Amino acid sequence: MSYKAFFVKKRFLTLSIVSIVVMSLTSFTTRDQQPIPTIKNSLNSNTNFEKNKPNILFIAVDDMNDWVGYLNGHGRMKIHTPNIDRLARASMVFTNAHTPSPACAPARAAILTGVHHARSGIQNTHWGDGPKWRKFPHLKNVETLEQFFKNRGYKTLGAGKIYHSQAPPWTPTSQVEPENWDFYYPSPYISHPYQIRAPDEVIYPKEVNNKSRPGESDGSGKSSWWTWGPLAVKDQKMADYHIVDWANHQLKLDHKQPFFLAVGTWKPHDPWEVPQKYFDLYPLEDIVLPFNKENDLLDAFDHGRRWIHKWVEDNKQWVKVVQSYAAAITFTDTMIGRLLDQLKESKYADNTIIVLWSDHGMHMGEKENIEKFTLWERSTRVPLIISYPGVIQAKTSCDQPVSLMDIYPTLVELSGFEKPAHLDGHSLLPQIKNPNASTTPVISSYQFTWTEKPFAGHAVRSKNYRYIYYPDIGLEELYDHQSDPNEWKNIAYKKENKKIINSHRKVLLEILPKLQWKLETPEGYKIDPNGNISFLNYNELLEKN
Ligand SMILES: [Ca+2]
Repeated sequence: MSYKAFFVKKRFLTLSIVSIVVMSLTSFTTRDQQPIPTIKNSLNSNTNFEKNKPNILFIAVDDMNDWVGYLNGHGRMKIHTPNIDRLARASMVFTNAHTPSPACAPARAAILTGVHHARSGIQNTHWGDGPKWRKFPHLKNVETLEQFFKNRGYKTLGAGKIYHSQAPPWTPTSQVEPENWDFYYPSPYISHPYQIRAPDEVIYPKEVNNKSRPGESDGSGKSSWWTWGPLAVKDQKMADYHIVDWANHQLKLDHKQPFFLAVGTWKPHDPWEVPQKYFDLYPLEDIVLPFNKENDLLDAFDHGRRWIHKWVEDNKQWVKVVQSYAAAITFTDTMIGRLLDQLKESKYADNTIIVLWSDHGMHMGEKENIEKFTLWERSTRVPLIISYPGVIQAKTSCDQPVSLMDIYPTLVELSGFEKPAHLDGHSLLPQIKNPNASTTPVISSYQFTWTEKPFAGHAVRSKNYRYIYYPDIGLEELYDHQSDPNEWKNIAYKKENKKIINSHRKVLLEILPKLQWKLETPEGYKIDPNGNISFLNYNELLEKN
């Protein structure tokens, strides 16, 4: 087919699809039965069709958990996110959204390629020590999200952390494909030249044992990443400030094509170092620590990270970690606010879909863990917000479990295109039409590498339950979120839950058809007649790590 013939066919096809979307959007009603406005002008002009496509502002936030104001994930302490909260009010928020993976690299590769890493094997890349995602056979020829829009006439603009960074130390080489972007800031090969750090006396105080500090590897007593504390600089010195500056500049330009503008913030990922004024919002005496139930892991998986939390406790840093993470969240919120302000001022305000997401959640001491890398709610639950003025009803909330894998198909359908066949996610248009429409349970997978032989785990989050399976040790976990939102009591081995277990196993089999379950008690555990599971030698384990 010639290019011209392809173009004509493509336009016809997309027009038909937009008609279907618009018709369906026109007919739905919200919970209070207010009709939803249609996509404006989309069908008015054949000659101007591509111009009437919505722009997309794709905001990727790094490591921001559900502590944001509108989700209130740390309910006993106020976290200041006024800008994300105002976007939430103008949007549909997904309060039960989860990442496909509790680590940056596999999550981002899965979200952007549309292929779940449980299928593609991408979990190896989690700290950049594996191959680039494109080298996995399932991903070799796959059309990524930004490629999808570029191939259909969009201008693709990227900045900051979208894939898992553009250069060492996080990845051996750039995870960004330069050819997919019309422009990438600061470069597809440079993460950011100006990631400012606090002085040593702030981040390596004498009163802590820096020699045993997590992340310290060369005997210097310094960690390249695991630090926190205030910076005596203005916002303008921060990498994320520059990223938003560049994005805001793009929003001031006169674009001839619709744009896909991806803006990825580096914070609130550690180092939790942001300007002093954000720390001032969270005085140490006002910090409320999250719940960490004693012996919480007795009936669960040993994530191998308790030594990290122990270091934080032994060195009296827990309150400071929570303070610094909260400060980093509010700093990020301020940067996002600048972006939202500029969009509002621009001529693109009414014809731009905004999607804001964070790549995974964050433990702040719960289950004896700081950071992510687990398959529990703390690691998988994330903010997910979608706005589209005139199409998505403001102030709506969907409480069904949804995945960040759903972003790709949702953006494709909201823009009036046909979904590519390779996508593992599901379009959220049914939920946009009716927030109570049920969804498919969400799968989060991760490869744990702290043992000699790395092994995988898979979690299923349904409306009321979290089920986790670690095939290599045969361990299962089940938590009832209606009675146990903190996931403190593993009820997987209770006879009365057999049906629930089976229905969640089936969800995993859809993406991992070869998965098998062993009949014997998981190695290293015992199960009593009432179906209570526990470690055989928990005290020894406590001493080990
Ligand atoms: Ca991350």
